[in-house]
Amino acid sequence: MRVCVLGLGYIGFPTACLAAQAGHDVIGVDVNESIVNQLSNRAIHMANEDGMAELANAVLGSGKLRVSRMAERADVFIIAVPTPFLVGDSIDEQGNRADFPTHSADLSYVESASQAIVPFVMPGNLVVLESTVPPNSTERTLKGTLMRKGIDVSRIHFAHAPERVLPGKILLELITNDRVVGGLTAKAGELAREFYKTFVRGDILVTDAVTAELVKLMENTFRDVNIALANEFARICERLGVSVWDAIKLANHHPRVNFLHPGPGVGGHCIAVDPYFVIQAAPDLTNLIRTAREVNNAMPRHVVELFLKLIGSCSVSRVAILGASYKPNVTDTRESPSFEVAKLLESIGFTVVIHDPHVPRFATPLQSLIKGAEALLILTDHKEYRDLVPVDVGDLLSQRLILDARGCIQPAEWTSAGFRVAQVGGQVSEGTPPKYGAEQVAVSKLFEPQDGEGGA
Ligand code: SAJ
Repeated sequence: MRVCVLGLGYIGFPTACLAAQAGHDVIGVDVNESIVNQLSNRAIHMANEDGMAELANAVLGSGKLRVSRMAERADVFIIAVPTPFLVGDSIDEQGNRADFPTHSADLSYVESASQAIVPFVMPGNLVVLESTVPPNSTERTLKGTLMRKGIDVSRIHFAHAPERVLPGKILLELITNDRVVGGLTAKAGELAREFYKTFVRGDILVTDAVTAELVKLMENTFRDVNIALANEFARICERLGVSVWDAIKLANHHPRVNFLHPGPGVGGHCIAVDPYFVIQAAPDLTNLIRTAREVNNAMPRHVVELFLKLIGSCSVSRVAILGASYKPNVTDTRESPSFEVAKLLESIGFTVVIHDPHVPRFATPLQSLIKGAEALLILTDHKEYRDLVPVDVGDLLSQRLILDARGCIQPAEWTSAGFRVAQVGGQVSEGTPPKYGAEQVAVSKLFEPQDGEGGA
């Protein structure tokens, strides 16, 4: 088949490569000229994903995958473009600004990708939306855009096939995970199954489009709510003087309990976003989901409060954050709670430096970066940080203060090396918090995700 993939990001590009490897003639389309140029010159983005560079080079080399800024005629169109969210003020019935801002899905990329295929789409084609979207978007946004452009949609087959792969294991999971596909009609669902069967080894589970849309949102909401539960218990444990890390380990011995882990907040472009699409679909029915978002969003501030407790009356000006990516072993920094913590610390008046071995602009040698710093905050559980040796680190710092937001370190080892330790969900060696003025300083632009740190 001829396949046209719109959006060469962290899902579209590997999907295009796998379809090409399966023998289809694939055209990969992206509006971003630099991605198209890079790929034309075989500069493969996402090379940190296992097997990606080899596969991409093979299919680009064989001509089975070509890249372009323009769509072309095809049998199957796949739309895999971003769906960010827009934040606005929400106004209650009395006209007051409510506490929780509205977060609505920005479907403009889905709309423009749908418009881009208007000149090429033909009766009998299958058009699949892979982007994560609020319920009914396949019908209203994808099919709706084509209809509004005058296309006879009655003979075009529309489906939603949400991606559910884990950054860091994208290729493997695209092949081996079970895949949910939902057709706007039964025929569209069957055609989608036939197509995905050509490169997916997991089961292809066919349903209708709205169910498929909701399943994807439910999965990420499930995770968000469970992380919020772990974060809430972390704070309860801090009050009770119990280690949440020990408690979770013990609770998880129960055959039907599986707690997730607390941390400095939820990052990435999936779990911190998708629950808002559910809230948007049913604002009056989503108290639990909303509260979970609030609990997780409050964690960076909580980390800073714990840090202030930890340093007590010590004079601290330079602090080092260890970890910029939103989770271990990825270069992706989108929605990373590390930046939120960095900004809060800067706004209080600390000088903040960041280290991350996986994010090139923060990958300076750890030793030189932390030399002379007064305190460390571990915010991403990279293996490199689990392996830190307390005495070696202590010799570099000018004061022995460490906060661990990920349960990465054994507090006893660090206290016996002379450290004062705070752990999210654990004990804090308390001092008297210093008085900081409310003065706000301009926060550094450095603490924003930059190009190339978006997974793709
Ligand atoms: N996190 C915790 N505690 C935990 C687990 C995660 O604080 O116990 C934090 C992580 O540190 C990170 C965030 O949550 O900041 C999200 O990380 P993640 O590994 O849970 O998920 P993502 O965003 O990398 O990928 C998720 C996956 N969804 C599920 O596991 C249900 C993936 O399968 C989806 O394809 C992906 O979202 C997506 O694209 O939607």
